[in-house]
Amino acid sequence: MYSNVIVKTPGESYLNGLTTSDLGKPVFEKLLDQHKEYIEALEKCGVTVTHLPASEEFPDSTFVEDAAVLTSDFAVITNPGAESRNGEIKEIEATLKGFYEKLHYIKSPGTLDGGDILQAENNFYIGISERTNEEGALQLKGILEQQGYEATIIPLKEFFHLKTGIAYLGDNRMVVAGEFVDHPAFDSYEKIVIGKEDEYSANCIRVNDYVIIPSGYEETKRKFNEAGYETIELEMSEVQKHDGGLSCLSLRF
Ligand code: CIR
Repeated sequence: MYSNVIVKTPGESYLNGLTTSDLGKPVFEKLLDQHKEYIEALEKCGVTVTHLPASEEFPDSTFVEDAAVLTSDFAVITNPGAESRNGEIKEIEATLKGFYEKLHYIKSPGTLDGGDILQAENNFYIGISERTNEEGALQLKGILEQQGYEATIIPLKEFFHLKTGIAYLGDNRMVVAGEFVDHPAFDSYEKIVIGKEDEYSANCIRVNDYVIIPSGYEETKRKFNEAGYETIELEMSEVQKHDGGLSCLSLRF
């Protein structure tokens, strides 16, 4: 169960943020509407929302997930792998100090984005990606193991971030797409497999009694509903244009 989330309004500079997609330029007003609906959905899930104001100097800072890794009793401030995003951690660190007594830090030359980290009960999966390097992954693994968690490092082949293609729903159940469908690290889980054409919907979030999924993925919705989950669908077009998904827009704890 989560009781808190942190979100951050996108600024107009979002339009100049990082992206590898060819889906076109985001429409700012539409993005703001989508972000507002995201917050409303989280409220419906019963969490308290800490809402940070927009920062024009950090175009990608609405993707708060990348700046920290949270557990129930400590937080790890990351060291984001993209130069233009590195300064985002200052505000997140200050905010998390209001919730956590114990903070740990990923330090250079280690880099790590929160989007590469997935928690499934006592296990953490740490992706090595364009943003998270081996040194950053090993630092996080060390911190987690010292605190009694297990950590497995997963070098990525294709996905941008680990959580681009995987989500944990609880109940020993993983949502997997692409390179994770047959990945041995996830063999012990019951899997909901997402097909190639629905891959974007693998980035979904279980928040208390609901699973929030992007709208327009009927097959994914059907699979979740059949597995017994109640879903909330959200329009994510303007977020997707800048490589973001549902998990990236919040820190949940
Ligand atoms: C970036 O390139 O950093 C942003 N445009 C997208 C970050 C998405 N974050 C995530 O998947 N956790």
